[in-house]
Amino acid sequence: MMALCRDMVGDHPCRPVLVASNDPDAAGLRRAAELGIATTAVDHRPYGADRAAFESALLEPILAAAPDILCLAGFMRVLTPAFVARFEGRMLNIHPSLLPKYPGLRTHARALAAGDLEAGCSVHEVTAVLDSGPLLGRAVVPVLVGDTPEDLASRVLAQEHRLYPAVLRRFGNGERGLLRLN
Ligand code: NHR
Repeated sequence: MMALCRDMVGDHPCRPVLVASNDPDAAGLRRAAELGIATTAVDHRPYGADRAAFESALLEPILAAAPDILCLAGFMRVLTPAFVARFEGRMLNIHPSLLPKYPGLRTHARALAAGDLEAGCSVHEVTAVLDSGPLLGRAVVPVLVGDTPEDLASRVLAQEHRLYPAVLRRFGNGERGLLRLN
């Protein structure tokens, strides 16, 4: 999860103020630290089924960083309505399917099992309903004969790395229309 402030420095409308993860071993924490970005890790596991307690621990450093925007990327803990409400309209997620197809998990295996000829990724606003908030961007890739879920995942991931920064730049400038890449 990356927290950003809207603050035009150079040519970008946002700057990162915190990278947070529920996984203390996440590669993104090391990457962020190398770039001089503040990081925090709040392991969800000690909290068991108590999502509210996990989220209040996570919220503390986020509120201290006072971000305008939160971006989920590979953030795998479903967020409660109370957490979402604090950031509604300013929290984004990137999801590895062409939403509204395949919300939730195992998206590539599901696309292959359905015989889809196209797959891709979607950036959407995070709402209380999983993977269902307003769409902000999507990128399409072909499904090729013989693709495994891993093949498809890596083809889609390359597009995730194009799509998310492009959507974020627009979002930071206040643009809410759907960006289509292919
Ligand atoms: N929270 C809300 N309220 N709304 C969304 O749209 C969210 C969200 C939290 C995460 C990312 C999403 C994805 O793009 C996301 C969107 C995790 C799960 C899940 O079932 C589902 C969707 C997403 C992320 N998580 C399990 C849980 O119990 C744990 C699964 C695991 O650890 O493998 O939280 O994929």
